[in-house]
Amino acid sequence: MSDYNANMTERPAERAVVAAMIAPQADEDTALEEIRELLRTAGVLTDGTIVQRREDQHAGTYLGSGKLEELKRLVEHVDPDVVVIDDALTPRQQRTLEDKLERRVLDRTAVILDIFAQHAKTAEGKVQVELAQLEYNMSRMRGMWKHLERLGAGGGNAGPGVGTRGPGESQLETDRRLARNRVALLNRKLRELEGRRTTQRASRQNSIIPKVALAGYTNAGKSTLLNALTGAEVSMANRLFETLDPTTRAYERDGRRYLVTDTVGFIERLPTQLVDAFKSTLEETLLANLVVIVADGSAEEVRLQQHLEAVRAVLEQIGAGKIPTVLALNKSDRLDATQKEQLQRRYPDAVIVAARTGDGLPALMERIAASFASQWTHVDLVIPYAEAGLLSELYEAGTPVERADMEDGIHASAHLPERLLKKVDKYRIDAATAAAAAEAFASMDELYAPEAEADAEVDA
Ligand SMILES: Nc1nc2c(ncn2[C@@H]2O[C@H](COP(=O)(O)OP(=O)(O)O)[C@@H](O)[C@H]2O)c(=O)[nH]1
Ligand SMILES: [Mg+2]
Repeated sequence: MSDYNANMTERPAERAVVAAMIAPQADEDTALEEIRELLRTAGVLTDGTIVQRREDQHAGTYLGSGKLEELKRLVEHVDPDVVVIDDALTPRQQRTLEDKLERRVLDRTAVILDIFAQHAKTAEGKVQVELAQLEYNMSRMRGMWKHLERLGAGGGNAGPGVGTRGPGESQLETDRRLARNRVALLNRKLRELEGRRTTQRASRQNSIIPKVALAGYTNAGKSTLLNALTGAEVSMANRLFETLDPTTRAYERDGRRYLVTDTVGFIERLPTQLVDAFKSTLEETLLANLVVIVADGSAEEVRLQQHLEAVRAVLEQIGAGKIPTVLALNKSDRLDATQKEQLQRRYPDAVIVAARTGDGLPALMERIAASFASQWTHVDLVIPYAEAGLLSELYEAGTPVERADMEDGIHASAHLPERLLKKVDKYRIDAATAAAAAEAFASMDELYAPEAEADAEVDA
């Protein structure tokens, strides 16, 4: 498990037994890969798995009765905190399974909702996730109260039993009314928040420190890549940001600092009622100046292509389609030289990397730097000594500033984002003037060089 995933969850890891229904011909490991990864992201360890090879589920218990017996024995043996079914369960199936297994039972939708809840950062993302959670829970609430009412009726009483009565309306009605009110409130909030997207976009354009978002399918290696890119910098640069957001870390290269954010992973077979929640959770990408699309380069050709198309389509849908992208094809350590060449030929613009071994990371950083270099503008400046504070702002932005102190002020050249461009506009000089000044400075440098060396010796 990567450091980053371990940090994400402060609670001790829960243990799960996973049951899945897979196609008769499917490979068991591949079929279970995604749910394992989803659980890991949610902070849950998979401690046992069981598969049933059939096409249709049992209406009442999801698994057939023989498989269910097998699962029960596995659960008794492993003693997990939860049993996870890698599919959407009806509320009735979930309750029946909980009764039979005497264990909390989660379905795939609940696991995904938990991950979205951890990842939602923007106000809109949080509201969308809560809406999806409410919708999910309301269907289960209905089932639960019906269940209790049935129990009440079975006891021979005319009305509902103890704990199911409310003043004037049944508990079910009360709960439903409260939930409906909350849904209405959240929908109102959502409409209000729509205006915010523009604000987010503005803040992206104004951002001083380059922000890179890693986007791609679950299991592509985003978290591993985040660690590999920023791992060495944990001590310094990250301390500043760790309080802000556990999924954002920093690295420095050539004197410039980059912030890297891990985003919520794309999911195969995403339950349709979670699509909106997923998209708004992903809106954190909107805050980035560059999106690195991460994909498993060792995946089957068709699957890789589908993943890339899906990622690009969703980025487009959430309004991130204009943000520059770099494609990183990960897990190259699983490929031989010929396969790597073929992959590069199929995706000429991609950087082929292995987050696990560090292979190709310098090239990826290079590409990231180059992308920002083309977004930013080179300027030559003369800053009056009285305004020297401005220089520290340039350093803060992490841009490499060349600096020479001269009579008319501080001569500096830098690559700047738009926002800083406006700030320094009045100090800009044209390239020819700058070159002449630099020449003058160089000859001055020569003049004073012996003395400078002597100073250095004294200092040492
Ligand atoms: N062979 C190999 N495995 C990797 C590489 N990068 C990540 N993985 C593995 O792929 C799995 C998913 O990685 P993770 O970073 O959690 O993916 P995420 O879901 O995109 O964040 C983990 O088991 C990683 O150890 C790589 O470069 N090579
Ligand atoms: Mg991850």
